This record gives sequence, structure tokens and C-alpha cells, in this order.
Amino acid sequence: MRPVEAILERALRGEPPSARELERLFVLEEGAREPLLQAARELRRRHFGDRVFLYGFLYLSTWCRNDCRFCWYRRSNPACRRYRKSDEEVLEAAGRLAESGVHLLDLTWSEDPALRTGEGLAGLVRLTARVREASGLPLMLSPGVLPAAVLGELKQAGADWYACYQETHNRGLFRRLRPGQSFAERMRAKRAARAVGLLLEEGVLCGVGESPRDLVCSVRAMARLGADQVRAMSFVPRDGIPLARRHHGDPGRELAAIATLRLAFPDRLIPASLDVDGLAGLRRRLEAGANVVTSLIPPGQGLAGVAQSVLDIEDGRRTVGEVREVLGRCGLAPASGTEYADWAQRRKAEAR
Ligand code: MD0
Ligand code: SF4
Repeated sequence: MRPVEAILERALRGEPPSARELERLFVLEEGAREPLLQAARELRRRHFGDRVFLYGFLYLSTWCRNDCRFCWYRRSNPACRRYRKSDEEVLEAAGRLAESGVHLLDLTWSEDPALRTGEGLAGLVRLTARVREASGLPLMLSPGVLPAAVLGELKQAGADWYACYQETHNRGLFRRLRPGQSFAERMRAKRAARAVGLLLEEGVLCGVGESPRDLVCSVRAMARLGADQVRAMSFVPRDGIPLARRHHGDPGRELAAIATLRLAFPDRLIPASLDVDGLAGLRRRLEAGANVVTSLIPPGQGLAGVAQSVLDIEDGRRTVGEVREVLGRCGLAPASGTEYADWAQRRKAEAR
């Protein structure tokens, strides 16, 4: 096995690490991680300069039919705040985010039973078109697993992205994390989204008992899907979440994962989410090679986060102004809307 330095030099020469080498990088401990982070930052610089994209996040319904063992919003959790936003509330919040200067709006719904009826799905399509019209911003949709026909309608209505995280590509672990859900159906929805011309985000959870080999398996799956944005997020344990009894998340693993994903996918988008450690966790995720800040949420709209349902929201720390300061301290800056649109256009052209 080559020393880590040799693996990184090869990656900087454009030779991606092998599966065994990726396994090694995914588990690099804090003391040995800096060279990996430096290589990741260098590859980001080569493909994106000092530009970072900013995503607004709107969690529109917290009702869910599923019972994921890592999630605060699973159906059997009586303690979480359930809400479903009206179209008017969505348009107002979307307007606030657009005014603040984000490059994209991520419209997310839990798998709300009320939104899975014919009328419910038609409502999603209508709302997508209205938000697109009103904000003029690119849209990412995260509505859970949907039929191919509905994904096609959402594309026609103005959606650009489909985000649906497998969390792991180890089928056994998937069954433990997402009981009662179909691994194949979830992968099929993503392939259907690509087939109708949507850009795709795939994602994995860290700190839920996954092995380094599982993470390499996910890198392979992301490559096969042609994912345009790839993410790793640390599981956030909370009282009342079954998995929290056994697993405590692994922020260190998330940083190594972000940097290793940068080496595996130098030209793709990789998020630094504010939804794990809030604003305080942003700098180290950027220093790991991320180039998108996600989960910016406007205060005063009664909106929640996912992993962190309240952290940094009502005190306005998940806003463009606060994020811009952290970017400055990292020698980075928000990109322009045109730079984002050009990147997305290039990706769509490459995908055809
Ligand atoms: C985030 N809280 O970006 C959001 C959410 C879903 N598409 C995104 C997990 O971290
Ligand atoms: Fe529902 Fe998504 Fe939470 Fe699973 S992860 S319980 S699908 S909101």
C-alpha cells in the first residue's frame, strides 16, 4: 500500500485513488488528516477557484409515513413539531431567501402521506411552478421517493435537481436505517430523475456503523449514477432517536469523507451543511474541500432544519450575511448566479 502522500500526489496529477486507497483516506484520524484536506482544497481551487455556492433550504412538511431509525421526524416520534406549509407561506419564505442572495432553493418534504395522493402530487407540481416563477432561482426538490412520471412533471414545472439520499449502499445497513423501505426503489427513482434530465444529488450518513468499505461502495454508486452533487453528513444523535442509543455520529469521519469525496469527484458539488454543527461547523467543512453551503434558513418563518431542527435558525445564523463572513475568513467568496447557472448548464450538457 502506497503511503498517503503518494496517494495524494497521484490524485493531484489526476489519477483517482483506488478502492483500497479510498478506504484508507476515509478513516484518516485527525492527526494525519491535514495533507488530505490540503489536497482536497487544491482540487477544489483548480475546478472552482475561490467560489462557493449558497443553497436556501425550505422544509415544507415534517409529516412522514416512514420510520427511519436515524431521523427526528420519523412517524413514531411524538416529540417532534409537525407542520405543513401553505403555498403562500412557501412563496413568502422563498422570496426572503431569493432576496438574501442564495443561488438555489432546496424544497424538501418528508414523505407526507397527504402529499402522496393524486391531488397531493398535483399540488407539488403546481407549487414547484409557482416558486420557480416567483423566485427565478434554480430549484432542488427533495420529496422522497416518487414515481418516474411525477419526476417528469416536476422537471416540466421548473425543477432542476432531485435530491434523494441512500444514506448507505450497504443493503443490510440500509434495512437497519430505513426499515420497511425498498433499496432498489430508491435507486430506481434516482435513475428515473436522471433520465428525465434532472441533476442529481446522492448522499451518505457518517457515524451510523458504516465501514470504510461501505463508503467506497457509495463512491462507486455515486459514480455509476453520474451524481452531480455528492454529500456526506454526520448522524446527529438526539434523545428519542433509536439509533442514538448505539451510535453518536462522527464529525471527524464527515470531514475525512468530504475531502475523500473531493478526491474522487474533483469537479462535482460537495456540500458543507449548516444542519449538523450549525455556523460553528462551517469553516472546518470548507477546509475539507466542500464548495456549497447548504441549509440556509430564513428566521421568523416557523421553518425547521432536519438533523438540527432549531440550531442557529431564529437567531439568524443560517443566513447569507453570516456565511459570507466565514467564507471571507477561509479566503473564499460567494459565486454569482451566472457562475452557478453556467456550471449547471455544463453538467446537463455532459450528462446528455
Ligand atoms: C441540508 N438540511 O442541506 C438540508 C437537507 C435535503 N435535500 C437537504 C438535509 O443539510
Ligand atoms: Fe421521513 Fe426522511 Fe425522516 Fe426517513 S429521513 S423518517 S423519510 S423525514
